[in-house]
Amino acid sequence: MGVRYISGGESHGSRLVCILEGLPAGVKVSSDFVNAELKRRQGGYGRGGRMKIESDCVEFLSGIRFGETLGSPITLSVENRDWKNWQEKMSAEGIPFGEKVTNARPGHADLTGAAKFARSDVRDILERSSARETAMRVAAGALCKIFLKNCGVEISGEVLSVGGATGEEEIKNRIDAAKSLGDTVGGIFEIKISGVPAGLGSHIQWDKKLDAKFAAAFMSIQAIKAVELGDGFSNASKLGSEVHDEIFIDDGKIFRKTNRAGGFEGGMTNGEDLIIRAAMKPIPTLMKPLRTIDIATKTPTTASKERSDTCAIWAAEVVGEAMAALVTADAFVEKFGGDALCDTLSNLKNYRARLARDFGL
Ligand code: EPS
Repeated sequence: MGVRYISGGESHGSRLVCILEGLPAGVKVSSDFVNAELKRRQGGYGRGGRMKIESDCVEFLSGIRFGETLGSPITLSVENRDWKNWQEKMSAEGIPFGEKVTNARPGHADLTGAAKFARSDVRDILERSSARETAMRVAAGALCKIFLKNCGVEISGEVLSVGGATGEEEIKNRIDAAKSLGDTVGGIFEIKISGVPAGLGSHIQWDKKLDAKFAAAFMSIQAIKAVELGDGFSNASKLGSEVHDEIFIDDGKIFRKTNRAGGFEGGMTNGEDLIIRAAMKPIPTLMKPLRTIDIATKTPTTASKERSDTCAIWAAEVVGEAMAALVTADAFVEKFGGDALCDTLSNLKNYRARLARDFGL
């Protein structure tokens, strides 16, 4: 692996941290950009009360000196402002404080997590399965985005639909209606990655296929239940001749008129924009709780009513951009090297020049 990311932190613990390893030395980074990305993740229509408490702000703890990466592991931290309300309940030491959560929410990690990890308090599971963790993905992804900008890569995204609605008014109405019913809604977002050369990833082994890495990364985002590359799903009901992007050449330059493959062929990038869509299920924390069981008494009950979001699709879209940045940065470092940015960039330049010279790509 070229670029690695690992995080720690509970939703109502004191802070979230992560280590991002593998970015080359010499990337000029700023906390302003990271904080702007963190702010984007906190926004969107349908967010709950927690986002009024938090104001996510990054602290660089290692791997960066005088505004430049050192090539060493970058440690990032984001404080949980809500911690002040949870210090006793989430204390690392001392005796248990507060009531246990014993009713497991359907659709959440609660029941299986408690069983698997032998916990009698579902909070021991929900604190880590919470999407609060995605703040660190966005912080780390922001640094990857800065690195990729140096390589000529841009990542953007948009929300395509919410609860089946598409227009702005319709979307707002759908969220308002769900909220008034104590319910939640999911949605679909799309990420576009531009400026990626052909030939990242590989057709040789399953674990080298870059489309598979993107699918895994997006599927790992909390509440994401389906991932589509290009027109993956609709292509399945068409003829081959209607699906595959024909190849043309003009003045020695190869191009395509369509991008139904979403920029992936044979597990490799083909030089077109990478298009990835992800479907988010409605968040499982409902104010109108579903039927479940109490893990302590083994009797029927209703799910716990935790404060939560009605819809977090805009946050998920920003997290999608971050995951796209992590996977793309990893692929760049693997192919072009990741010690010093100047070497990465000159390797990239040589490669691009060869593709253009010998293949018109
Ligand atoms: C979440 C529940 C809510 C969300 C949270 C994810 O938090 P709380 O229980 O504190 O109200 O706001 O998302 C975040 C904190 C975040 O930063 O995105 C859950 O149960 O997954």
